Amino acid sequence: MRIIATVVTAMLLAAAPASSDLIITEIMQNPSAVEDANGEWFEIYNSGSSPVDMYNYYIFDVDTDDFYVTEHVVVPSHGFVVFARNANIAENGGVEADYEWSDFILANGADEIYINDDEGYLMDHVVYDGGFSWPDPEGASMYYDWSGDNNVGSAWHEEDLYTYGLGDYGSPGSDPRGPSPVDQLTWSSIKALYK
Ligand SMILES: [Ca+2]
Ligand SMILES: [Ca+2]
Ligand SMILES: [Ca+2]
Ligand SMILES: [Ca+2]
Repeated sequence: MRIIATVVTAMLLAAAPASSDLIITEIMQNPSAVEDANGEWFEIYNSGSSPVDMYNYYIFDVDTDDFYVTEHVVVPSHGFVVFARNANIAENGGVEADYEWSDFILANGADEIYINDDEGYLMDHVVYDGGFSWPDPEGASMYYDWSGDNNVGSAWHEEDLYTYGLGDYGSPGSDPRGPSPVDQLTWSSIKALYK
């Protein structure tokens, strides 16, 4: 019985999705101020009350792009981190990045960002479509407006107000429209409303 109970418990644990406080909130897939190879980035927000250390988190798409986070990238409670293709602020268009990835490209058309934690649980994902129901920006990021599921294109908009660095539109590492409603509502509860 002990063994069976252990197996059942293990299965339940495996089946139960870990609740996640991390939200992909902004994506720059098509910068203009610098080449895409230098200027792509995305932003993650932590809606929880505890910091999240993304060490050994796995970020991937449905094709061949993927990387492990090999440093202690800590997302503060109600704070942001920025992942960039090139973290050198003198080369990436002026983005203050927290981590530089390798072997990961943000296509200007359709693409995906999946984030697994260090145990393989899916923390968040977005699948954008290059303009059918998602924005298709150039020289601007697209940002999540905090309404409902962040994997729905209508909740994303081309940034046309705030600029950074060399002049592309975006707000890497901050939410100039804040404070976000997510500060009062956990991401888990929002996702539960919309699923
Ligand atoms: Ca691109
Ligand atoms: Ca470009
Ligand atoms: Ca990709
Ligand atoms: Ca932002």
